[in-house]
Amino acid sequence: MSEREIKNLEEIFEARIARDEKIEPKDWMPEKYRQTHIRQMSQHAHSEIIGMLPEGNWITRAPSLRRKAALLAKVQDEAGHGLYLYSACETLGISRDELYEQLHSGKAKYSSIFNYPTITWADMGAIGWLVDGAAIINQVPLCNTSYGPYARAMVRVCKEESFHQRQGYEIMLTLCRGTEEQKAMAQDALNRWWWPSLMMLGPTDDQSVHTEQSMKWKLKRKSNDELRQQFIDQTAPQADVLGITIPDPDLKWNEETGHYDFGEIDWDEFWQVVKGHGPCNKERMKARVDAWENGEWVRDAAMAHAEKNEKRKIAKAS
Ligand code: FAQ
Repeated sequence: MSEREIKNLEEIFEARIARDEKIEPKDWMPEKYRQTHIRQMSQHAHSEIIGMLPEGNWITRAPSLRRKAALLAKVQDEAGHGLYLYSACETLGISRDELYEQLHSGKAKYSSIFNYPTITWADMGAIGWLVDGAAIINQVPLCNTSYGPYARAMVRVCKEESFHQRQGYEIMLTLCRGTEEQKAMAQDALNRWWWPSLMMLGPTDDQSVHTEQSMKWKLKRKSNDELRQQFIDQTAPQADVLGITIPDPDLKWNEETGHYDFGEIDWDEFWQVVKGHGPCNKERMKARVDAWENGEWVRDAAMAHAEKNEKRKIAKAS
């Protein structure tokens, strides 16, 4: 294709983005648009898959049958979100095996938040309330993102995230209305999950390398800092209802700005976790790689079964 033809296609593409049209898999798109979508969508898919591990830790120890059923359903939803997002990613011409290879080799990132340990039952409440709460704030604008398969996936994902957030908040509410020990457990979980939840929304706008281009392509509809502020504004009053304290002495309502002011985030901690040095990075990757390797015989058996069926069908037809 000549340079002029490519320029023409780029102009048509940019005009479609400006008109808020959805870009579909078979449409022409700039290579960088394709690559940046594979990067973000696969990081998102990997996060859902790795994100099952911290909660999986509590399925066998949930305090009642009702709690166990709800947690199991939530973790299953996360598997579904991951697979849904991998499928959306595949529409951009990358295979599932390549995506898995990127995760298992450590080449692809997944969300920093899933590298923290879940040491008490209250962590199930805090994850639902805070982590899913932040995920919803990040993902609702993505329902409107420019790439069709991603936008459509997000509509369904957000509906399920909403249930996840409520089940988490309800666990927190129950603990906070319980005994002194239960309330202390809820406070301890908030203390440990608050700052990592703020970090989860990504580096500050001035440190975010992808935001500018992703906003132009309408992949991202809001910046990391905008989403973080929205999360804090929404969550601070919910902590008041619970009667527990957000571990930030600088958190204060600001009449003038109409937002909460908040304290300094420890970005060194964030980058350490992103680079693989968080409390559970090694454990999470090992669990994921072991699951993949131990499942090899199941994949082989499924393939052999499918091939046998295919041969049977051909033999019957002839
Ligand atoms: N962790 O330039 P930016 C969930 C990386 S799903 C690790 O700002 P961007 C459901 C970033 O990749 C949670 N790395 O990047 C659930 C880039 O590195 P790269 C996941 C991070 O893409 C709940 C570099 O830093 N959600 O929670 C993180 O414009 C409960 C520079 O950053 C999504 O993935 C991080 N937190 O903005 C499951 C949503 N932040 O790739 C179980 C979709 C940044 O150049 C239980 N993704 N980095 O090597 C997004 O919205 C964006 O990708 C952001 C980052 C906002 C995460």
